[in-house]
Amino acid sequence: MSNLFKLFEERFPKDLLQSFIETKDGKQYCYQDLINLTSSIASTLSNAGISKSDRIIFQVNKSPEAIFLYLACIKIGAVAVPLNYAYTASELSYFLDDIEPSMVICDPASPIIKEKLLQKKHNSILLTLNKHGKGTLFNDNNASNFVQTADVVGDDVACILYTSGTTGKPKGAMITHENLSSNAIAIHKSWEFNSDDILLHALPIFHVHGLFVALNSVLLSGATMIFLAEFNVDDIIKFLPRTTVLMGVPTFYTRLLAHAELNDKIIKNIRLFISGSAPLLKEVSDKFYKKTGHRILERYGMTETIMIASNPLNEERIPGTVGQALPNISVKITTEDDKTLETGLTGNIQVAGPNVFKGYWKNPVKTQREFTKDGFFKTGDIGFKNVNGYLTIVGRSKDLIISGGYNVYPKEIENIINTLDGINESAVIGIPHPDFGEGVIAIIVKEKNNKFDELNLKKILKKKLATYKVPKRIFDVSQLPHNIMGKVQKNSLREKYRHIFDE
Ligand code: MLC
Ligand code: AMP
Repeated sequence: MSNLFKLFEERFPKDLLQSFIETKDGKQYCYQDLINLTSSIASTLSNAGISKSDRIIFQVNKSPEAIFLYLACIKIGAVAVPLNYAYTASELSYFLDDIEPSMVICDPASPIIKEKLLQKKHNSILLTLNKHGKGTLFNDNNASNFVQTADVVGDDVACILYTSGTTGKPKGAMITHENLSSNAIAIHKSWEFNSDDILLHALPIFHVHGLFVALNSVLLSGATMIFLAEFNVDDIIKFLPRTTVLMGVPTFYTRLLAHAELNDKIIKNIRLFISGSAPLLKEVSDKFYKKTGHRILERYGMTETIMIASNPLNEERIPGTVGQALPNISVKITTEDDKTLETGLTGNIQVAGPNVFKGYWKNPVKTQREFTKDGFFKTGDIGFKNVNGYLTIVGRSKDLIISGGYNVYPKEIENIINTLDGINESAVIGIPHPDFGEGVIAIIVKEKNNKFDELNLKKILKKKLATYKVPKRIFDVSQLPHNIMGKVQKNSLREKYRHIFDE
């Protein structure tokens, strides 16, 4: 399969005046606007010398123009590298060094500009795009609305998305046009998206969920998105009456359930609630079903594989499971030495199919380590399948916390805490949190005579880490529990602190 944008073009609605995006304040963009604005940005990028395979970092707030920027990169065959706009200067420095982008497009308030992170070191072109969709990105008077979609092969990289790692260093997952196209077709079919659908989009657009799963479903069906710059439960309630599909992380549903105005009337047009990116508790699913009559459809994915499995649209959705493998995707459960286990037995989840990424950017060794000899990707998740192929995820072999759908790698935070003056050692763990599913906490051992000030420590960490990674609580202990190999026994810490966030 070729350029993902060609697939979108083939599926645009006949009537290009059909609405594509509506914003919170009522601004409308039809499919013709999408075509014109995407082409115009594509032309600006080309005029600036960007060509196929060049990497473009964008660290911008969520806006329709940010979507057109992403689509423009895809259209000309450049590699889009979206970054979380909450990243701090030190986090961004790492990404700039690693990607060596030809172009950077960011908000004027980004540390990339404020802290002059691009100075001298990088040869990148710098353009701006602010949260109102304005900036120097639109200053090219020669930008044209007629730009050919570039020829690419399926294996060409369309996007690099960063996902952190057990060493604490984020790694860039190279996602190809074929990965995206095949997965877009699979979910579009499975969830029966159509041109009458109105998707309520309140997810960030720098991750698989908001950028690929949501956008691809809409673009393959000529549907409409109500596009909210951020998640706010009152806004969700306000726009639900016009919505047919809501996609979100479990926190969306926990917050909706707690809202006094969630009732039958406001969801009368909804045909589908979808949840993913983190485990949806069976209790939440059941409560939601009781309250609304809708069984939330839970699905499973990850950055390296986009969507892997989904509960069915028309058959039984089993809460606590993430459903069956999507068409053309193989999921197996294996032992540590990659032997396939029988149905019902718990083991490592491995995945193969056209959805599986090409490898980690500049990291062939890590790439090789994460694939088996027969080409299956090791997800780092643990689970089992039932006789009908429904997959249940029971845990993770990777030391990863998922908080409100964001991945937090303890090692990254421990590495930072351990370098602070007066601290000997730390352990970062995730424990049950009523809103975020898991909440991040740190347990530290300070040097003798050093004073412990939780608030101050959090303040220091906020300067170095995006806020969702900053531990919600920090505890000071005289020593951490180690096993005979010297490894911190995190299970015993999780047990000890598991009720910290109890309501
Ligand atoms: C915000 N905060 C979080 C947080 N989100 N802390 C921990 N975990 C989170 N997820 C911080 C804020 O910075 C703030 O800190 C404080 O917590 C309260 O924030 P809030 O106002 O309650 O948060 P809000 O802005 O409402 O965001 C919550 C959220 C958001 C759930 C809407 O986190 C979100 O959009 N999550 C979705 C992430 C996502 O798209 N994941 C998909 C990954 S793709 P302070 O200190 O300022 O008070 C993937 C593959 C797949 O996983 O399968 O889909
Ligand atoms: P990310 O690297 O952000 O793409 O996160 C991927 C991880 O999110 C997976 O490896 C899973 O651990 C987790 N995940 C995604 N969807 C689900 C789900 N429905 N249930 C449980 N975990 C999930």
